[in-house]
Amino acid sequence: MTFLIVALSLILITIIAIQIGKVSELAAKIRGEEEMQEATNRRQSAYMVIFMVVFLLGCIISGVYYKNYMLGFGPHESASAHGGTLDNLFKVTLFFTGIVFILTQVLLFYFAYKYRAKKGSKATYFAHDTRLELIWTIVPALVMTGLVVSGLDAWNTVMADLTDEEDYIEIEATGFQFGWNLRYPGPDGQLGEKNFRLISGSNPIGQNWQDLKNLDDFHPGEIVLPKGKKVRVRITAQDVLHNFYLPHFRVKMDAVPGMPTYFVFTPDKTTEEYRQLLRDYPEYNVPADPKDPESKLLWEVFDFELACAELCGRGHYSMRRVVRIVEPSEFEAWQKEQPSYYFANVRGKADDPWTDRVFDAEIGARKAEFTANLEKALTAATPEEKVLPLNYITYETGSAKLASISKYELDNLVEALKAQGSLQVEIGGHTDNTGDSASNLQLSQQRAQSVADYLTSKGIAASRLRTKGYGDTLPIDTHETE
Ligand SMILES: [Cu+2]
Repeated sequence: MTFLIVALSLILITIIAIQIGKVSELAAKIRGEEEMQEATNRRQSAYMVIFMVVFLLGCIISGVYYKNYMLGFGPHESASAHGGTLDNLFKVTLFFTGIVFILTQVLLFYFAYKYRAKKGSKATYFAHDTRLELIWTIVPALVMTGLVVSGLDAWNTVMADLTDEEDYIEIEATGFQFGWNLRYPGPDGQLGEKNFRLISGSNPIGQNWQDLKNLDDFHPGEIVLPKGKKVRVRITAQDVLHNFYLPHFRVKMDAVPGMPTYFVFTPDKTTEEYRQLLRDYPEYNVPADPKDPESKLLWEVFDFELACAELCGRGHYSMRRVVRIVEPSEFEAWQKEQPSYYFANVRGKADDPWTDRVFDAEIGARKAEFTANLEKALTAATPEEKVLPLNYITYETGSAKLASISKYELDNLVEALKAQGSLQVEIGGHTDNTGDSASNLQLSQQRAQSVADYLTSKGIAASRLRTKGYGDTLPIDTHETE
């Protein structure tokens, strides 16, 4: 049915078109073909001029309307040291190409109007004009050279890598579908090695834990950077192409799997300073939540952002991260608070290669824990509560030989016993509950004795120490009872 209607309509339209054609043919014959042709030309060329005006006005109005986005004016001002250079390139390029664009468009349409076919008019013939050709070759060549050279200069400045002598922070962003894995160096200021073969559930970017530089690296949920310091971002991707885009800082770099890229920039406005800048614009003085007139104003909740600028799949839009620029002192405080990924997620687990080692940070923390437990045991009211757990004493498997890392905890104990000159203690040994109870009991006794031997070797009088094996009855770490 639909097909029939469409077919009939087409036939009808064809008939109408033919009829109109016939009518105009007759009219032309009546009025004279030439006159009609001239009227058509006049009309068409007038349309050309109207089109030009509308088209150019449209270009200029949209250019003015979007100038802030395109050229970084007003609330889109750059927030990085090199941003102004790039914005200026856009401005200068648009200035020259804009002049040429308007000039050529005006001439194109004006000539179409002026030189329309007229009765008796005849085209001028000239083979060439050397002077004209020289002008339209040399002038654009000079302008283009200027633009390209200044562009190259800006490119080389912006893309220059850092030398080792420079003071900078290096961070890393790994794009994946759909998010960013951010990595910061810890107090050592250096990112550790990584290898994609090491990627696992507990090691999202494949950090090599054998490399000590990795142990203090942390993975924050947002980018926080100090104002005024150079930042080098290592950019990479795990699956498809992504793009590391910080619009306010004029930073944009592809994140390519297997091909590390980087970008160096210096933020020169803090988030707070940028908010104050936005405060001057009426469009930022509206409630952030349009449905809630009581909500904070747009400038108050403004944040810089990291976006992915490569259409990388269905969840592409969700690759947004907040970027916070703060004063250097605030950055340092923030950096100190960030937990190392290794110590928070890997330490003591199956893939920790450092079980036979105690790190400096841990020595301090364990000592603090020991001191707190000692205080509790010394001030406890009942004998049952006067128990000081020694959490970090380990033995070689199935043996009473102290593992070398036990020495830190034991030295804490030596120090405590020396400070409490008259204190008598019972050292309780324990085992886990694998194996038979009789041999576990024996082992626990030997383990307690190992501790006592260590203490006497450090100058604690044997008369102050008593040892007891608890076997596997309380399968917890070694106990020391007052
Ligand atoms: Cu992406």
